[in-house]
Amino acid sequence: MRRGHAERQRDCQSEYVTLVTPAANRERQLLQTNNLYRRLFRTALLIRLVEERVIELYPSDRIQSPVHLSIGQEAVAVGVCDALKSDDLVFATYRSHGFYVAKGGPLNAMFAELYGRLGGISKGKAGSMHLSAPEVGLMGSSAVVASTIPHAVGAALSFKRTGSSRVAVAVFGDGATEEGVYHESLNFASLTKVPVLFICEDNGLAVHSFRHVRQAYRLPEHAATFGIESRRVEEGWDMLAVRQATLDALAVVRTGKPFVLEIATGRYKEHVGVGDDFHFGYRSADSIDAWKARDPLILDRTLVEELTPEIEREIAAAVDFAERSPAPGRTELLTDVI
Ligand SMILES: Cc1ncc(C[n+]2csc(CCOP(=O)(O)OP(=O)(O)O)c2C)c(N)n1
Ligand SMILES: [Mg+2]
Repeated sequence: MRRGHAERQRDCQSEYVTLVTPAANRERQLLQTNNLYRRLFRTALLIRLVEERVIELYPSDRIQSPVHLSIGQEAVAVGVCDALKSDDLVFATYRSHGFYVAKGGPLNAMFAELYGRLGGISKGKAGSMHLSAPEVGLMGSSAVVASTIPHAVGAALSFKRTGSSRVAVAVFGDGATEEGVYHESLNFASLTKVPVLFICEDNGLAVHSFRHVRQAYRLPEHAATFGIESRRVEEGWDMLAVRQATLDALAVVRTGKPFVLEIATGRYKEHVGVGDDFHFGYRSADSIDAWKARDPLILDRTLVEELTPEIEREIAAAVDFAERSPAPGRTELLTDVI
């Protein structure tokens, strides 16, 4: 049954009230002094401030590429990547600024890539939708929905064959699970027993279409039909919860079994571009209020204020690098493309 605006509004308000009780405040203060939480928080804030800089720069047309922002989804990238070892490999999507940053991709080369400049990670040929940083394990990302899922399975197969202890991670959206290749990948991974972790970022949307009108299955039950263990995490705003769930899943994967981890999350901005999309009428602004009411990057003002100046300097240096990086000339047109 569809719930009305007033009902949803009440829910959001009561969730918010719960969060600002003295006990919740005390818990947040404790977390702020905790090194692990600070590390995760800093990376999440870096991702958000990077994307907010992208929003500011976009009208200038210096960013030569469509952008799919992950604002609201940062905790997934941060929690997952923090649980990985540095030589584990991630294969991601066009919405992967967060995974690039969380895996340790260099910021200078990221901004230069968005600018289409030679200093970019792919000399400006890849843009925002195809970010990669193989030296830190972000093997690739793609505009073609679900296309990197089998790449992760292939990498996992090579780890198994070479006796490596590394794991491969496939990151994809809820919409990607409707592609045939997702099902083929699960089947193959289950049959071959390879160390691959499937991470579904469930923001409930594929462009403007809600998951419940697209899918007649639930991911955990679906994974079970392939004999694959799975778990759904509802607290996708909580970096510590995502990290712990990933560590638990990795404990299974490192024994040579695939695992599906579905993480609920919230996309604040429009599907593609730097604006909001509430004027399209398919969702209202209050549909993300519940996420915002729990978002540590909104709630933890003390840490935000403490960490922002230093992060802003890092971002400014990366933007400056991109601005000074030369544009590729005609001689670059056919290099690195075959
Ligand atoms: C194979 C393929 N089909 C369709 C598209 C068009 N398309 C781009 S994004 C998208 C929605 C994907 O949704 P989801 O996987 O949930 O990722 P999200 O954008 O929510 O992160 C679609 C259908 C595409 N890029 N590739
Ligand atoms: Mg989605």
